[in-house]
Amino acid sequence: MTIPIVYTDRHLLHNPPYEIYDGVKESYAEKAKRLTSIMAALKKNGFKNIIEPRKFSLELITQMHQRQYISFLQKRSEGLKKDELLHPSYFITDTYAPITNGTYDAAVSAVDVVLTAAELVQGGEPTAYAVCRPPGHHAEYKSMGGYCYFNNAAIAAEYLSKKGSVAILDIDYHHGNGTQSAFYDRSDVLYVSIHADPADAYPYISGFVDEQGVREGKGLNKNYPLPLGTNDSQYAETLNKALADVRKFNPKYLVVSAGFDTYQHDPICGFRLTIPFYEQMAQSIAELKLPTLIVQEGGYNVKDLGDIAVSFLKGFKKSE
Ligand code: SP5
Ligand code: ZN
Repeated sequence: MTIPIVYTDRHLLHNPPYEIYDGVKESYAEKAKRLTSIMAALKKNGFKNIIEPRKFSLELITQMHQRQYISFLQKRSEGLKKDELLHPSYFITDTYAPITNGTYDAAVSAVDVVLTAAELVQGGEPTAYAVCRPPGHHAEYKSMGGYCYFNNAAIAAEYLSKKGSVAILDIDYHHGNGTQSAFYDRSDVLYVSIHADPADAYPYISGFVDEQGVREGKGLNKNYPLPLGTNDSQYAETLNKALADVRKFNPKYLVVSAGFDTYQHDPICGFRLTIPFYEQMAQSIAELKLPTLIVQEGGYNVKDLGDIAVSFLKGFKKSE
């Protein structure tokens, strides 16, 4: 038995030609080829348990996103011609999440992928990997941004939380502002994130240490900002603190928002993690011995992304 990997080609429907940075059009970093790289490397390395997602009710998306927001994305997306691109003026926080003709369908497919994997974990699978895009952790209740439209990890955590408490460990390079805000006042879902200091990196306005949750969620939001240039050993030290938070919370399920943009050769980010370190990181996470859903977030070095994913999954295999 190897770790089930949930994947569909439907993400290919979303492939915007450019993003706007400082008023200048640049090549879109969140490329469809990212997942091609991951799937090819997984198959080559013996991860053969690949599963197509099943369709879930759209009602599960409404648990985390406003209905008007969802229908805005659907209508605007379906109203575009094949090669048209829209930078919407509503429901948007930045210039990194344009809408194209296939964006809505691809975003729904990512939710199906993550919920299919969540269902496997809920059914007793120790670990499942949702290979999805577009990513999700920057998407808020009624806003898209940072390559994200629907918050896949938050929707899955909400789904799992009906059966018991959930910890979300977000190891993407960027702070998951969308996921933080989704559970900020909740006592049944812990959010812990390790990311580049928002003083230096996207999303700039959230991810600071003093954001700790409110009301019943007070103390259950933990941010660990790290400086640009962070290397393996510095990261490992912080990961241990984050894992201690998860242990203390003692959840029924773990959701890992797995961004691989912390890699030393990521084209748009500034940490220095090496490929073998991802295996070590995963081993430490696996030592929690929690039913674990791995959700793909960022990671933009298309060439090496597959090797990073393989290294990461190897760390989980050891605990089987
Ligand atoms: C899911 C995820 O990782 N989203 C990241 C969004 C980050 N967007 C900031 C992109 C800035 C990219 N362009 C910088 C090029 C400088 N020449
Ligand atoms: Zn990221």
